Amino acid sequence: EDIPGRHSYAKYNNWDKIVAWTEKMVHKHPKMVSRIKIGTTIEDNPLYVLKIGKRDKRRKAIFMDCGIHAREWISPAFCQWFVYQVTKTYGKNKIMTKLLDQMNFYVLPVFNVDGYIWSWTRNRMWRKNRSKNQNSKCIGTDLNRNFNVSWNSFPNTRNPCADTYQGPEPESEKETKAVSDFIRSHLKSIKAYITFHSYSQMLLFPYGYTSKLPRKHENLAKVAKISTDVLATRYETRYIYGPIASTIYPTSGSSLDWVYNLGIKHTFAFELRDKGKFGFLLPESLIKPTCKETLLAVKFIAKYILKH
Ligand code: ING
Ligand code: ZN
Repeated sequence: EDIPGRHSYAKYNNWDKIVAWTEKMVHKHPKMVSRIKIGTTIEDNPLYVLKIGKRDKRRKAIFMDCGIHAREWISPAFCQWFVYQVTKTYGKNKIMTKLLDQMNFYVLPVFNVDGYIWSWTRNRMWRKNRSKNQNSKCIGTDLNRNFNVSWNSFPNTRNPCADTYQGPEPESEKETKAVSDFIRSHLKSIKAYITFHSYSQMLLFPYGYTSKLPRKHENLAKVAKISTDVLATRYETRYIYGPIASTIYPTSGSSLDWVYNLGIKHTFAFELRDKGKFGFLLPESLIKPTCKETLLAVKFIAKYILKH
């Protein structure tokens, strides 16, 4: 499995390898996996969502995205691991079989493709996408400040040179627009939304733009508590959980808040390992442990969605 130059779940894979991997997954599991091109980036790279599940029926679905921020490499690694585990254990693992028999997963393995490529080739610590900004030499918009929810309500997102630049208007970025359109057009089936970041070891839920708690706050907190407990069973990795604003920091224009206010009531953001020792530069030796423990938490959330 771990051959130099080849795709590996125990390594960080560049964009070309990830594209080839999406093709491989479709060819290996034609009845279970299909690839949907939901849009393109300004550098004309494709945005691919993998749909996992039986093709026929209209059913509940969970939408998951990874790599909205370029430098958070563990996040796309988790999405790849997730797809691999789901396809590998279907028909063998009881819970996975039940989940897949009854729901679909939409997995966007790399949300910010241009930024991811930039992080691989030019600047490892790049976060934003790669679009040009008017009247500024600085490049890029933070896609997680570009959603149409309480957009432009904090001053720290208005500077094009900031890492958290919100963009000229909500959904100005092709990536944000493509994901927003996809979610809007699948609103009937999508029951949960999970987005993966690093690092901090947190499980976050709405809101970021206000300290008000969402109506179903107790529910979200309950699911988050059990998820983090389940996650810790594997390697005793400790996560904290809570609303974005009070647990990490206030934010406007995030995908999580936008999806929640659209009416999808189960929405979570993972801040994966670690807590800062390696930060964004999480060593490859920690990819598998991080993915394994995270999968337990995601499976719990999926089971919960099936029941509710
Ligand atoms: N953290 C996230 C960020 O966008 C976050 C935290 C998650 C905010 C979900 C809002 C919603 O700043 C990192 N590390 O990117
Ligand atoms: Zn992030």
